[in-house]
Amino acid sequence: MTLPKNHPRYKSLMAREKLVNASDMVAKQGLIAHGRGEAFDYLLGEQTCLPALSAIKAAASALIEAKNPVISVNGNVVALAAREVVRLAEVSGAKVEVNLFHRTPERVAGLIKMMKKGGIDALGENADDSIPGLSSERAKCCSDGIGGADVVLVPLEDGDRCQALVDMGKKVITIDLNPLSRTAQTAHITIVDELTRCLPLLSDFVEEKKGIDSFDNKECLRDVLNYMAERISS
Ligand code: PTJ
Repeated sequence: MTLPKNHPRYKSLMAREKLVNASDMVAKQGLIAHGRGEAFDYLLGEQTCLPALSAIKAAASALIEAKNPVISVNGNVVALAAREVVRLAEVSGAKVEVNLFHRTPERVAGLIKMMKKGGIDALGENADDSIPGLSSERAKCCSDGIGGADVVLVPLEDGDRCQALVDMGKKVITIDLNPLSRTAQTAHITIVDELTRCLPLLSDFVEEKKGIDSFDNKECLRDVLNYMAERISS
């Protein structure tokens, strides 16, 4: 379908279109996840708020200092932001690994192919390692990827794995529009912002080496919730 560029919700409609066009690679549940994200983005005014900007700078610092950073991608992330992920991987030296909750060999191979079109060889197919304490398929990972990483970026996570990665001693960065989610509350650095909006900013800060070291995730989440509350009450 051709979307009229002057439609007031063009960007939002285009994102939905991307997910629907990749519907053999995006889990159906991913469409529900996207809708929840959209609702929270309305509360943010569909813009990067100041607390999110601090989290992005803290994430930049963690990626700059990391020895083995890995960006974990799922169906939604590849469909929406393959290009943005490739740029972040390039500027940060991070590996990319396809790691799925609704894992099938077809989806893993298809998503790796989509990342390849974007210009990067993603890991994920030869999952020779596992994340302890996880009973979902998402436990399957690669020893030269998530298994051996010191810093992991897990955008659009669904909660179980974030805690498991923290328990493994890894530094976990997440991108999640819902500041109340288990993932948002568990990660070391939570960027409460829309994926395609914050990734370019994150790449810029990494490239320009403009990170910040002093960051308190709980305080940041409180500031985001206050920001949303103020927007609603005004
Ligand atoms: O591809 P798979 O099989 O690994 O499955 C992935 C999904 C997305 C289905 C799975 O991880 C899942 O169910 O996620 P949840 O529990 O719905 O959590 C996703 C979180 O991402 C929610 O808190 C949403 O608010 C948030 N979210 C959705 N879209 C965006 C987003 N955050 C940032 N940017 C978005 N575009």
